[in-house]
Amino acid sequence: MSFVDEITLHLKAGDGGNGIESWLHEKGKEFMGPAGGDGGRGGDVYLKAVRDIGRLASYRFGNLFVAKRGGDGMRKSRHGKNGEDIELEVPVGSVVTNRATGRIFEFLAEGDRAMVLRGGRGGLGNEHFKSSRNVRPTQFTLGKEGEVGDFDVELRLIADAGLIGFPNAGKSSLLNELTAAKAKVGSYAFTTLEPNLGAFHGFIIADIPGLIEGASEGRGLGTKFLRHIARTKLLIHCLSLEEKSLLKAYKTVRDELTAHAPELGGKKEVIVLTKADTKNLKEIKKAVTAMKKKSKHVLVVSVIDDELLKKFKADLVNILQKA
Ligand SMILES: Nc1nc2c(ncn2[C@@H]2O[C@H](COP(=O)(O)OP(=O)(O)OP(=O)(O)O)[C@@H](O)[C@H]2O)c(=O)[nH]1
Ligand SMILES: [Mg+2]
Repeated sequence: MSFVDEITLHLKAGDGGNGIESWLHEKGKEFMGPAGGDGGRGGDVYLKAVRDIGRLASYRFGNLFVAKRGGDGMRKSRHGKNGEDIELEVPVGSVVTNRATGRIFEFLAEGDRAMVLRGGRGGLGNEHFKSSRNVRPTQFTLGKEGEVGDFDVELRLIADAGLIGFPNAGKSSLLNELTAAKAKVGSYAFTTLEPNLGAFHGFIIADIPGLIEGASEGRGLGTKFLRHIARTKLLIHCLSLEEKSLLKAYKTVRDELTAHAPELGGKKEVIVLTKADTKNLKEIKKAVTAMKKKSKHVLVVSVIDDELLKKFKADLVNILQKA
């Protein structure tokens, strides 16, 4: 499933129930007094933040949600039932704007909750209008309509780390190994067309389409996805050991990155040499030594080598915790 980071929700709070006109009767006595109950309140609409970055995708096909209407007032002065509220979940990091009013709600921490639409008040029954001057009131009022609104939800995920590198470097494969993400993996360039995200020991990792030479001028998929890693603390630079020249491949990606956004150049970076299973130990050691000149963190991984993978994960958690 593709990642959804923008959606519009059409929401409506419940209408208030109507007040009614009714009279108390007792055997043998007529019109003992007004006894029409008030209508119940319509349900409110709440949004609540949950730690589930995929949550917006579930609203793709049905995004009209209506809270319950309040019950009408009843005889014998009984109050109508209040309509039930509804609560919709949005991922932590969601910024929600009420299109009509411009009011903005931010959901920054798990459990943050806000009422975004208020239910209509219930109408008044005729009993409510009883007074010394008006002992037989026939008035009653209808319930008020619940508020309605369209809300633009934008997920501004603050990824902790971003995977960068050439197409085919093994970025998505790595994301799938580290997290529960099911990013598409393919033996061709530009398998990834949209960002994928996953959580690794609580850290959010973003996998973005590969960068190629000229990306900052719009080649390939360009650099528009770099905004997803603009606020990360760590770049995970994947470099396939199959590359003929690791240093050249590394430099190309770095140049594109800094051409697009110089501030990305200053971020902490870990170099990950991928596809270690395609090389022998001597070649790997040589590659590590060469890349140590570029970053003090150089890790080696292969998604088909359990032992390497285990060590890699432990080292990466360590680096993330210190980032
Ligand atoms: N031998 C070997 N192949 C790997 C390894 N990791 C990934 N691959 C293969 O490399 C190819 C590219 O993997 P992806 O994970 O799609 O690479 P990517 O960097 O996400 O590529 P783009 O999305 O196109 O930028 C696939 O055919 C993978 O099966 C590895 O550790 N060893
Ligand atoms: Mg990919």
